[in-house]
Amino acid sequence: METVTSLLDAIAGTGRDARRGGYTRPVYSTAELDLRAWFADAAGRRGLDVDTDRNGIMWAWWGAPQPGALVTGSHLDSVPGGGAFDGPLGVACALAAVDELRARGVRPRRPLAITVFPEEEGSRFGVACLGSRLLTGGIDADRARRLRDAGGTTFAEAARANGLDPEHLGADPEALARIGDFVELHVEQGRGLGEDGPAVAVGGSILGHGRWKLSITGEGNHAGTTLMEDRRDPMVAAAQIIVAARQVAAARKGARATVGRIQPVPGGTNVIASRVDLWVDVRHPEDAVTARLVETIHGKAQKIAAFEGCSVALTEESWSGTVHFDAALQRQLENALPGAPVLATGAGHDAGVLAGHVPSGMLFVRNPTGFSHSPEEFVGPADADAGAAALADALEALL
Ligand code: HGY
Ligand code: MN
Ligand code: MN
Ligand code: MN
Repeated sequence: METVTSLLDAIAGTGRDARRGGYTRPVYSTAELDLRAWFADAAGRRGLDVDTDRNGIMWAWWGAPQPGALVTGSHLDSVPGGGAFDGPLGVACALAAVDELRARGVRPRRPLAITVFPEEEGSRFGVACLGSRLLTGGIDADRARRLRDAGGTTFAEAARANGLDPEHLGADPEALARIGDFVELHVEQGRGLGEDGPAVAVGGSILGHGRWKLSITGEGNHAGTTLMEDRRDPMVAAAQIIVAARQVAAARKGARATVGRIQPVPGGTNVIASRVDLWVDVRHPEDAVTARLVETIHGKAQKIAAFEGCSVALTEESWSGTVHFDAALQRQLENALPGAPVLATGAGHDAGVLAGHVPSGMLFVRNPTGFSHSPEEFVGPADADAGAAALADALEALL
């Protein structure tokens, strides 16, 4: 039987990012398409029937597709310079869990499917969990079609280039009805699972999280001929806004605010920018607090921009409230994994989007580095196999 590490070794060279380190596998890039092909091949070799639905979600079936199936899966796209496990670990463990269930002679009483959701990271088209939001009607299909990547390609164009009909993107109640229970296994993106003790935890909740775009408009001009007193420089406003966002979050227990992406326009070394776009990712366990944090950051941004002779516009790009997983399913997972701790996660997941529609749960596998969205992310071979065995235990209890 293949170990999880050997499954992952097969894709270890795909989408490596020499400049950033780690992996860069945006949705529908060659790298992510290669990983989709890897999944389809590995699932096919296990006799699973693989198809892709109208939202680009891949489904690999053990048993005929029908409502109320047991579904497990994750994603294969990554953030820029991401780790090797965020997403692929859940898919590889699902494949290994099917092997394990077969080795145990388990005869499922209902179909089991493994899913791969597109654009979970939202790193190409800007909306996290785009695939599961489309499936559940969590995003307006027209808005999804119009989303653009940095190169100006719309999601509709990318979907069409990959064999989908953009007009058919959107809520898919028939596909959603096929999910009776959903369990996602994921690398832990923190250090809740210490060095020793259980390698696998049960998910308890997902921290509410969203991303807002701030567009700061000033006056583009020449770096050499424009006196300092004559400038309306949005980059100077942006720098102060980033610090202000940090201060607002640091002042509130449990809050997180991150600006990981900033785009000056036109972006020349000897050019005073005319506009600067930046994205702030804000998270807090209480949704009302997150809303207030964003308001405060926006208010400070307006004051800073005005002081710098600029203006600022705020756009919400995506938002998911804090999710507490289905209590009955969580209990079943805990019973299947005696002694496994229950962990809250600060990271978003497709399971969090699905949790609003079908009983969903998560399992987390120890990452001794605690790093994620980073090349440092790591899962040891023994823990990876422990994850697959735990997933098999959970699925067996639910099948
Ligand atoms: O951003 C997140 O929390 C997730 O990894 N997409
Ligand atoms: Mn992930
Ligand atoms: Mn991630
Ligand atoms: Mn995620």
